[in-house]
Amino acid sequence: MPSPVVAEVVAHAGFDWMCIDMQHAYIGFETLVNILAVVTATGTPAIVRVPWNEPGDIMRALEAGAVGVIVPVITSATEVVDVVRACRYPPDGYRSSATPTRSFRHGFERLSPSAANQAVLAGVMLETKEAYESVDEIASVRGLDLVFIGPEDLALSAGLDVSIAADAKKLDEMVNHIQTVCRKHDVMSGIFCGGADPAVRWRNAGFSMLALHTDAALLGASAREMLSSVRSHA
Ligand code: 3PY
Ligand code: MG
Repeated sequence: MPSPVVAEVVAHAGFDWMCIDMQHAYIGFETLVNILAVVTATGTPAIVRVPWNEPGDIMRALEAGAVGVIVPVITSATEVVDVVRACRYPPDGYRSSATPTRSFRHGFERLSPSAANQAVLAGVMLETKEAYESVDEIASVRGLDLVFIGPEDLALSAGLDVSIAADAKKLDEMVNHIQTVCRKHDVMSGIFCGGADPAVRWRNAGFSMLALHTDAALLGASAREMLSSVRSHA
């Protein structure tokens, strides 16, 4: 949600990392700057899902203090090369330098470009049929750190209806295949889980980065549960 206080509350829960979602959570850049300040203050690493594969958005998110980015709706390895280059200073990429920014503690920290390049996590979302068909090529892009699966878009793009058991099984097979390919190329794999049960299942399958749920979904579920509990005792 576009709220630094909500992000702060969630950050205090002790997650290993948090995704600040600029694609679907109505978060604009100025709100992002404030969210990153409070989340970082709790010691929780923040990764920003940028709205699209735009180098300017990627660089601004990193400058505002994100430890990495996840870029949605990738369709090819060529696009992934662009993502990696936008995350890295020359000679590895074309990230623009500005040391008096938050990523360098507003000029109080000196980090060599190569150390900064190593510190940044470059991630892409694998959530299109085209990307699935090029997963081997995508996972072998030099400098890519993370392939993050968006099961909802992947199912849509592949024409699968997960309320049908055979289609849900096919999606699981695709997800497992992506994870196997990532492991082969030594790239981290992650997935949006949408609940604790899928999170445990995907962790056991070897995924290293799990997005458990959204803040809005957690708030909605808890509101519904409390309301129905009180009403059931009426
Ligand atoms: C998807 O499932 O498509 C996602 O992007 C989850 O955040
Ligand atoms: Mg998606």
